[in-house]
Amino acid sequence: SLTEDDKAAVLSLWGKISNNPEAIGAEVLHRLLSCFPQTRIYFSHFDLSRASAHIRAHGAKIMGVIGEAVQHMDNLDDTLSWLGDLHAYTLKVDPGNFRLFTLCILCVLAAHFQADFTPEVHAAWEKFLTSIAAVLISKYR
Ligand code: ZNH
Repeated sequence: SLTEDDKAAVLSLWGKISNNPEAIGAEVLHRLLSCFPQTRIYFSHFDLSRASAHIRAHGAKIMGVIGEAVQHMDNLDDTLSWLGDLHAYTLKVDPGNFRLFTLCILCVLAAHFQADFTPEVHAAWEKFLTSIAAVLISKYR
């Protein structure tokens, strides 16, 4: 689980992400759909071109939830329970996709925040995003 140092590292980079979460979110989603085309099946009703209105709106929603998770790092289970239900029961997203999503966020953060994305920050975000994915996946059982 996240140490106090991890939480501080997550929070410090979130301070920068939160200046423009929509742009980051759109890029993450665009990378997911480009690098892992199998994820496109869930978004057949979207305009999948880069920075389309759909991609930007959905990227913003996802980053909004990640921002909430940053505020509730000690209680991700309760904070994200509703989202786990949505993905498992309604959207039926294959759980392997959450790992791909984590890889894409890490990549976008590294590209945007080179100097701030130290190995410590990288490790903390890896743990944080994996914890989020664990809650989303827990509903599949
Ligand atoms: Zn998801 C939706 C988040 C992953 C797919 N998502 C969603 C939303 C949110 C989210 C917030 C919205 C909700 C409402 O409605 O409100 N996701 C999320 C997160 C993550 C995710 C945080 C991670 C971590 N997803 C994911 C993946 C996939 C998905 C991986 C696949 C591939 N989602 C999805 C879909 C949807 C969602 C399909 C719906 C969309 C529309 O709009 O239609």
